[in-house]
Amino acid sequence: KGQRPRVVWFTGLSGAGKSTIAGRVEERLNARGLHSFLLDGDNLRHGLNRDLGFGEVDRVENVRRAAEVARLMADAGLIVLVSLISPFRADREMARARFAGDEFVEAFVDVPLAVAEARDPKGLYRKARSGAIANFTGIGSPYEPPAAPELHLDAAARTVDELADAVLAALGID
Ligand code: GGZ
Repeated sequence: KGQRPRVVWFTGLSGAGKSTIAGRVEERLNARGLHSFLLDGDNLRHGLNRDLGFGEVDRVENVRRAAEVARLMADAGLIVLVSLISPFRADREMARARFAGDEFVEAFVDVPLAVAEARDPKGLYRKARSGAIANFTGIGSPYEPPAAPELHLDAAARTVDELADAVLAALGID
């Protein structure tokens, strides 16, 4: 059942918890013997996407490449977990269009900007506020929340385990 190619596309602000939740989902899938791969924006930007910055054109290209890689990995039979801010609705729809209707799960990792900013695990919000990082999502660059995601994850109120459970349930895995 869960072995069918699927992509879970985690979108949300920096510091919302996308990669943490995706990592927990990956552990749960591994424990069940299901093969998955986590495509993380921050990691991709060290390799495949290291030529890209954070202006609008580069973010669009970043999301496009990730969607194409996710498509290839899904074709190879993996459950693909994508963790990218992917701030623009149109780009997430472009990613969705690469998959059959029931193959693509958009998971909105939702926290108020103030919560992400208070967490500030890498000190990036502080740098953005001081002007050291231009175009930081939520500060100098927009984030367009999904209108109708398959999964709306309340990452301010729920634990990582609860949210990972919700993702597995959406995949039909228990
Ligand atoms: C947003 C930035 C920026 C700017 C560096 N804006 O939370 P992180 O640190 O570890 O992950 C974020 C990552 C965002 O890369 P994505 O590829 O997911 O972004 S997008 O989908 O919008 O293309 C953040 C760090 O890079 N980072 N500068 N200006 N995030």
